[in-house]
Amino acid sequence: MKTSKENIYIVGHTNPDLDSISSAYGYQIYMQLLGYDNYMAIRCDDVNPLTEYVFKQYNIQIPKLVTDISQLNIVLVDHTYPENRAYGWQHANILEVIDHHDVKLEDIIPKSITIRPCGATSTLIAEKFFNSNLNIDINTAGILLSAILDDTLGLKSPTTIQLDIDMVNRLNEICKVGDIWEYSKELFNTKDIWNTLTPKEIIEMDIKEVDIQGNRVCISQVETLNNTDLNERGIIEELNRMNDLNPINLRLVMLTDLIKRNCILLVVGKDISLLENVLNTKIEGNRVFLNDTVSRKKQVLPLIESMYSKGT
Ligand SMILES: [Mn+2]
Repeated sequence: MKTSKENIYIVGHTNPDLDSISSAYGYQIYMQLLGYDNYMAIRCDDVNPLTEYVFKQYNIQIPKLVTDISQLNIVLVDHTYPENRAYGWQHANILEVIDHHDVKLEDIIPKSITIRPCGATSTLIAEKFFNSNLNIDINTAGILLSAILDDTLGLKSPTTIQLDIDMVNRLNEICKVGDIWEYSKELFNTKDIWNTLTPKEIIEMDIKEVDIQGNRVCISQVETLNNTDLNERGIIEELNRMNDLNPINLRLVMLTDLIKRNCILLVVGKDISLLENVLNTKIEGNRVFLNDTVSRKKQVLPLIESMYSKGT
């Protein structure tokens, strides 16, 4: 029989963003304040430059890398989809999930499930602290706040709800970053490294694979302060190369402009004509411009899902 003192590891998704790492760390601190010192945040993959920047700013060590979670007691944060889980999850003991995306749990039944459609998992972690009247230290407040601002694009993404805004304001009272939009732009600046990367690195920086009734789609999100000066040809060539090696239905790259709030969508794959149908427009040269589009989760993914449910 397992004792309650066995270690429990908190892990975000593969190819983690700041929210995956911050929410895991925040939940570790929360559980420790409640007296459970056997909870430990880990990561299953390399972190991105923004995560490195923010953890350094707040003097917190990035959670330890664990590339195989089999046989471990696990809390999943910031994801439930099997295709985003760490290697070895089939043989892990998944006790709990905390997430703000759609749920896909299939045959695992965790004892505790916290799912709310808000802007970030870090919002849900911050809410746990405040609801329990626990004090959040300045540094933990700083990384949770930064993660919410990253996931919600400075509280401007369509995924943002009042709870995100409330949590950001309360966290800001603790870590005092000042003006939220100015601080968000400072965070975005750290991410604006795209011109220093190869097309392959750009595609792989923040890529999500989804499987919709057997249709496989990869969507990369590239958040920029100006999306007009990227090597679109190079990215399309690389997408074609990837799809020759590993053919799937669609490979998409969203070149999102955080300031102008639009998106240049690059696309390859056999289902381009289906996408043209749902967009009601022609996709010329593997490229289409989408106004008022910034969210993969709230805008582009639902479009792709509707595309396959219509079956046209
Ligand atoms: Mn998230």
